[in-house]
Amino acid sequence: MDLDAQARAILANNDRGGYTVPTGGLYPYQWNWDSVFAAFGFAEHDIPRAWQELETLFKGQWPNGMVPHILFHKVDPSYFPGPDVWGGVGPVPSSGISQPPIAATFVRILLEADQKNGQAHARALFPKLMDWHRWFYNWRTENGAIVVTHPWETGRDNSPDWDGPFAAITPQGIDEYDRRDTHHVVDEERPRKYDYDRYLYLVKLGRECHWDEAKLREITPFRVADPTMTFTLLRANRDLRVMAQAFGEPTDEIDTWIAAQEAGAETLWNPEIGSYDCYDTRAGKFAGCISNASFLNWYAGVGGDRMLAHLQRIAQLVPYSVPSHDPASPNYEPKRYWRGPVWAMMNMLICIGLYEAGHVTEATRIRDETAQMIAENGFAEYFDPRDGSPAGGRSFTWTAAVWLGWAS
Ligand code: 2M8
Repeated sequence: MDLDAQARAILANNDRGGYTVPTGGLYPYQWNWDSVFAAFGFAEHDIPRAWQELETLFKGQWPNGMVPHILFHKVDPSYFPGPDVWGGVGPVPSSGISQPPIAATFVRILLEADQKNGQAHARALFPKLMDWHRWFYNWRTENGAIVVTHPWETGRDNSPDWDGPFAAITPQGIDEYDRRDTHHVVDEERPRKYDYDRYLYLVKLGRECHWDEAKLREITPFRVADPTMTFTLLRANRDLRVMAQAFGEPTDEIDTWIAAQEAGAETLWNPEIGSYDCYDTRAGKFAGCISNASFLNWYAGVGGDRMLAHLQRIAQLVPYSVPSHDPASPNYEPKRYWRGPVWAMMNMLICIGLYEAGHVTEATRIRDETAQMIAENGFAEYFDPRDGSPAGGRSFTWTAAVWLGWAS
């Protein structure tokens, strides 16, 4: 089977009827940004199925506008923590946090690709996207930047970005638990128990205040301003604005959000390391980390060429870019999940920005490296930047989707 056919087969096999799981076993539910990438992959050969993916995701939207990071459509014991641990309060059993808001950007891409029915689908999704983005603006904005209340919200679970805030947390009152991820993937490629204890402690805090954002803001020790969320939301708002204009909707509210987030992006610039960085609002300090999210500035349309030198420096250190953490850092671990490996879908987002900013040489190089990693090693969850070898889950939805829509 050729690679395109393999990629389509992965999407078909991970399809659970209206939504797609990231990969069977390891992640048996609907994840928010994974689903958006899945929709992008389906759009290559089945546009109605692409829209359906997004529409199923928005069925889980909470009354306050938040779109959860996991929807537990059918309980599956192969994953922990499940719906009982989260205690989400939306219309579909769910987690209590969100994920990078890339949906509006991909709704716009689908709209432009679907001359026939795109308008109807995008118009129906538009007010839901507005409600979600408003939730971020109301509850998760600090000086314009977007803050997270859990590392899982950024999608970059065990990044060294969280080492500082985690060191200040002593998890208390969490029951014994049985991780399932390490039944599917070797320990060395997953977060440590130290991290899981803190993940579960933060879930407990949220559950105990019934995911009331006002209460959570008062009590949580973890409130970190993050480039993934700030840059993806800023980009999403620009795309939402284009759709608002096309639909004859007012743009003033979106303009307010864009202006706030442009200012917020600036607050994530850490002059000490000359990079966009996470900022721990509780401790009042930067993480001091250059991650793959630091390079999403072009995707957000900010920062000029500020990040180019780091991108080129890192390309000299590893044959496959963009590693999720700077290989020059002592915290770099090339196989451990978000502490070093390369992620194909992050590369796509980075490259969308690079192309738009006119950095065609860099964008083409990163796309070629991504295509080579996939062609030689299959549709893995992530890849080792030293040799492109596969890591984490296999037959992975977003890697297949990125192949179909962008890398091939
Ligand atoms: C990973 O995160 C989940 C928790 O949300 C996990 O490890 O259990 C991350 O890579 C995240 O970005 C991704 O959306 C999810 C499913 O692929 O897996």
